[in-house]
Amino acid sequence: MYKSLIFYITILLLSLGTAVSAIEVKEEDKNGDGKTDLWVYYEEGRPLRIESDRNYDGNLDMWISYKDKGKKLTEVDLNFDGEIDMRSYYEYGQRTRFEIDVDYDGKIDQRSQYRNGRLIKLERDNDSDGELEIILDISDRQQTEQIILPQHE
Ligand SMILES: [Ca+2]
Ligand SMILES: [Ca+2]
Ligand SMILES: [Ca+2]
Ligand SMILES: [Ca+2]
Repeated sequence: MYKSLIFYITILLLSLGTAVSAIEVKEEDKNGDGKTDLWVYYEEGRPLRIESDRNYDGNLDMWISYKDKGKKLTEVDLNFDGEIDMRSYYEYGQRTRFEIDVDYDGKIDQRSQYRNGRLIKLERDNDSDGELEIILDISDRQQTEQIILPQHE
């Protein structure tokens, strides 16, 4: 009840914004219980944001936002306690960063960073002291692959 009120206010606010940019929302009821569990927001026909209730408990647990330059952020509440435990960042369709809280204590336990789809930095809290230790870091290394690669005949 409360949640749907918030939802309608959101719609109202979005409708008020239509003069500036047309935002449309598409709702889906994936499990057929009569309650929406997937919302897709479009701006001028392009997806802007996706919100999802993956376990159908009435609370959102996945958010995907799309930004310029192919940037995308995925946030997931893996254990459905209302706190986000996993974040993936994308740029031009490639993942640039990934963070996960494996034990759901609110602190990230592993973070990986990518460049051109390759892992360049990996941090993990190996001793569970709440601080991430650097496992791998080649982020300052120049990419030499292009130079080494043989020329096409
Ligand atoms: Ca549903
Ligand atoms: Ca949920
Ligand atoms: Ca969580
Ligand atoms: Ca943790």
